[in-house]
Amino acid sequence: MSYSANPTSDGSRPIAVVTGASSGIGEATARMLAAAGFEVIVAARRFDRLQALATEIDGRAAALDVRDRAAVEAFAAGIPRVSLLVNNAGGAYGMESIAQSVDEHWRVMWETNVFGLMLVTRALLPALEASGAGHIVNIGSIAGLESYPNGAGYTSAKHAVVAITETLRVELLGKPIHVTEIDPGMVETEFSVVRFGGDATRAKKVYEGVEPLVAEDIADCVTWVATRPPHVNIDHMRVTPLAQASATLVNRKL
Ligand code: NDP
Ligand code: 8X3
Repeated sequence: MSYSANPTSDGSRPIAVVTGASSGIGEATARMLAAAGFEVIVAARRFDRLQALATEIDGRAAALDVRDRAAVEAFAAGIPRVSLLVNNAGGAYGMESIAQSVDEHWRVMWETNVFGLMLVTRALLPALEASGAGHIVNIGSIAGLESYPNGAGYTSAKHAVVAITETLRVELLGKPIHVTEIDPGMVETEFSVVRFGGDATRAKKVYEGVEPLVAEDIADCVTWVATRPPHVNIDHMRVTPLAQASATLVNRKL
C-alpha cells in the first residue's frame, strides 16, 4: 500500500521521530514512513543498526535510551519541529506470576514502556505543537486491553499506556496534535527473544502453528493513521492475526 504524508506549510519533508527503530515494528515503520515522504529520525540504543537504517531511508539516527531524562531532553532540544512521534520503544521482560515477580523485570518494563514514553512525549510536545499538525502514535498492545497469567509486569505497563493515550487525547483537545494508540496482538519480531532473555527456541514456540503478524503489518497501520486528512483523528486500533481472538485464545494448527 502506498501513502503520502500531508504537506507542511513550507514544503519541507515532515519530520517523524520513531523510538525503538533498531528492530521489529519500529524499523519497519521508519522505512514505511520514509516511503510516504517523512524525514525520519530513528532512535534506540543500538546505534550501529540505526546508522545503517538512516542511510538507507535518507533519515537521521540518534542513540537514545528513552529512560534517560537528560538524554531525552538533549535529543528533543535538537528538533524544533516534529510532525509525528511514534512511541514504539518497549517490550516485555520475563513471564512470572505476581507471587514470583522479578523486581528488575518490572522496573525495566515500567521504565521503558511507561516512564520512557512519558519522557519522550513531554520533551517533544512543544515541537509537535510548533509543527501546526502534530501526531503522537503510541504503540501499546493487546496486553494493555486484557490481562493474562504470568504477564502482569507487562500487561500493567501497557494498561498504563492506554491511560496515557486517553489522557493526552483530552489534554491536547484544542491543540493541533492528533493522538492515536495502536494495540497489536502477536507480531513476530525480536520481542519474544528479548522477553525470554535470548532463548530463541522458547521464543519460536510463541508463534508455533500460527501465522503471526509481521512488523510491516503494524508499520502499515502507523503509516495509514499518520497520513489521514488533518481533520481526522484515529483514536485507537486493535490489530491481531486472524488466528488470534484474544491475548490467550489462539487457533494453533499443530
Ligand atoms: P523488538 O524487540 O523487535 O523491538 C523493540 C525496540 O525497542 C528495539 O528497537 C529496542 O532497541 C527498543 N528499545 C527497548 N528498550 C529501549 C530503551 N530503553 N530505549 C530506547 N529504545 C529501546 O520488539 P517489537 O518491534 O515487537 O516491539 C515494539 C513495540 O511493540 C514495543 O513497545 C512492544 O511492547 C510492542 N508490541 C509488540 C508486540 C509483539 O508481539 N511483537 C505486540 C504488541 C505490542 P534497542 O534495544 O536498540 O534500544
Ligand atoms: C505483545 C503481545 O500477547 O505477548 O504485546 O502480550 S502479548
